[in-house]
Amino acid sequence: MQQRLPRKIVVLTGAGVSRESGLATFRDADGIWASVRIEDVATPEAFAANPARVHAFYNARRSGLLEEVIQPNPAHRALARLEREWPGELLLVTQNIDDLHERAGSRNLVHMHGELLKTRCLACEEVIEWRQELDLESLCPACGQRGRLRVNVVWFGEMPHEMERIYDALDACDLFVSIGTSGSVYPAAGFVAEARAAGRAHTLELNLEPSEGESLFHEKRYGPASELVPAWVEELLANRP
Ligand code: BV8
Repeated sequence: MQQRLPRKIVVLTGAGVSRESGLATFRDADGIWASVRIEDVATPEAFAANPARVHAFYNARRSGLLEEVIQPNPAHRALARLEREWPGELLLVTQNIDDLHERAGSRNLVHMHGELLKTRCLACEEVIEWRQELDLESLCPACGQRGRLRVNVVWFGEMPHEMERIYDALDACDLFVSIGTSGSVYPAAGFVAEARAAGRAHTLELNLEPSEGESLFHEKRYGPASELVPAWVEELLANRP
């Protein structure tokens, strides 16, 4: 375990943490990008060219997320437990657009790539909870315009959310933990270097396999998140001040 007992922790999660809940990852052999091209569904240009196709892609993922069978797994629950019981500061930053961290009980949480269960109106900029389908005729409940709603996720080429808050936490943290992410999408892939740059953070990777940024982690553990994360949380809480 880390050299010093940490006070400020930043945890970054990716699609791997939700895999055992039944949600597909992106870049694994059976991942989302194996059957759909990023340029067709996950850029502002794709939405401008073919909004119906982009709506259909996210409608399918939204209805999948809302299926009864999709529930938080032991990794989500362990991170919520850590937030409740850790006496220092903990910021959970997720690249995931699902709501499984919230359902498990996490509250100090940043959805840096947005949220599937919210829509944003391109006319009035209102962000609204949204659990039904979106289409070209969807009516904005805030301003009444039709056809101006888009899913509230961050596409390639768009600025991720709450970056200032994230970098402040990274610069101040003693421990940075990356869970279930391939480390291939920036700026999230650069967080480990940022946390180290301040000269203080111990860095830990918990993943099924070494990520692209593997060499930047002081400590690495490989296996399923549902096993690794509860074991790490248990260890940390057993040593709490
Ligand atoms: C930005 C939308 C400016 C939502 C997603 C060079 C050329 C061109 C562009 C760039 C470039 N360099 C950087 C860029 C910018 C670009 C980028 O990174 N491109 C990459 C491809 C090179 N980034 C952007 O455009 C971002 N915006 O940069 O703005 C800026 C400037 C200054 C400061 C800040 C910003 C915006 C990126 C937004 C991307 N949005 N999708 C959606 O539809 O979901 S990307 C998509 O990838 C998802 O959102 C996901 O969150 C993200 C990361 O993927 P992972 O979560 O890591 O998933 P992956 O499948 O890859 O890996 C899963 C891992 O889990 C694997 O390692 C696997 O082994 C492991 N695993 C599997 N099962 C388990 C497990 N681990 C544990 N247990 C298990 N059971």
